[in-house]
Amino acid sequence: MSSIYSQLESIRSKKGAGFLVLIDPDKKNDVRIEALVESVNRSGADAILVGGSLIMDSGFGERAKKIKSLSNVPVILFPGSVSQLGPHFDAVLFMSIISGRNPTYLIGEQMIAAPIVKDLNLEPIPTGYMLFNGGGHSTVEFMSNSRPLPMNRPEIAVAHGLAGQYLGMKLLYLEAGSGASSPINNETIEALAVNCDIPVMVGGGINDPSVAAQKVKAGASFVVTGTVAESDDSSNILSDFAQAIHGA
Ligand code: 1GP
Repeated sequence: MSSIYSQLESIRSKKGAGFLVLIDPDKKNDVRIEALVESVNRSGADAILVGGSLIMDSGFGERAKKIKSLSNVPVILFPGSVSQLGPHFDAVLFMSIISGRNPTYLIGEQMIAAPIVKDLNLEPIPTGYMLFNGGGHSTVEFMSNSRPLPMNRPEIAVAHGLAGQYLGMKLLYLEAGSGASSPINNETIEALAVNCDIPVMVGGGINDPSVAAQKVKAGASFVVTGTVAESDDSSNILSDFAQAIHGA
């Protein structure tokens, strides 16, 4: 079985770009989880990300297990904190918040997570996480106690992306936070895609398939949606996203 990272690479080269659906397990019962994963299974999405900035109860592990048991696609942890690590994932985005200057999220959490990742035999995908200012204050900004990058300064974004690449990261994750009023702009994505050799994943505030297609045309290799999947009947919209992203 090839690594999840090589599976993502192959999706990118075969389909042009990949579509990932973020499931935030916070406050979701079994019925809701089942409906969400079924929608993803039917949609043509390529993988599920599981994670959340703040989990308001103790059910994260059980819900992750449920998601993994139902999913037809790889389930990748997108951790809000080290406490979300567990055995029910195919890989983990092993992230460092390279847009910020808070050592806890640059290396501190990673140092605590590393022995657990090894013990779980979980595939780590080294990921440079870049938080942008999408208007308002995101939960990630508050939780990470780090300042987001300005959206209108692509050269600052490129310098961070290149630094991530030269530090050995395999992926750049750009976002303005879940539910951002402005998703990452096309100029920033294009600048990073042109200047960096590692794939760019973009999420946060992408609520329309045509916007997702624009992000791919700008250079995104992967698009992530979370909030749109939460609508009552998400299966149609997720299929529309899959088609838009794979056909862009
Ligand atoms: C957050 O990209 C994800 O990291 C999802 O964002 O909920 O806005 O789709 P949305």
